[in-house]
Amino acid sequence: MPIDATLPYDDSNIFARILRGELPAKTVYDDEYALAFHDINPQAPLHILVIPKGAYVSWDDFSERGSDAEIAGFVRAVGRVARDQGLVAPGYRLLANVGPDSHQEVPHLHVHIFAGRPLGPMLA
Ligand code: D5M
Repeated sequence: MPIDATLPYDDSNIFARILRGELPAKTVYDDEYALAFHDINPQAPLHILVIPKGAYVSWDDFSERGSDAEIAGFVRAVGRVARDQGLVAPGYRLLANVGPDSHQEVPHLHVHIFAGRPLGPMLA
């Protein structure tokens, strides 16, 4: 169900529960600012989600309220995950859904990394 990204952060969401260790995840990266894990319903041969450690609903929320250190740390982590996975030469796609029109379903910011095959032209 798409979410309203303007609502306040709800810490019962599934990614908050993963961050608290209440739900399992196939983690590939973990540092002070970010956690990365495999998507449970992969849409490409490699489909990883990178989430900030802080409580942010969406890219909009994070870019407005996140500290410079959190934003820098998170952006660096996304790049680091892709490099660690050997994705720079073959290439990869980043995507962050924001709000109902994008079909954002989980109300904690997540950046999708899609890779592992030619992904074709960007969908509108
Ligand atoms: O994408 C939300 C994504 O989150 C979607 O690709 C499934 C994924 N998901 C949902 N629950 C889990 C768990 N428990 N582990 C890993 N991945 C999960 P959106 O951009 O919000 O549409």
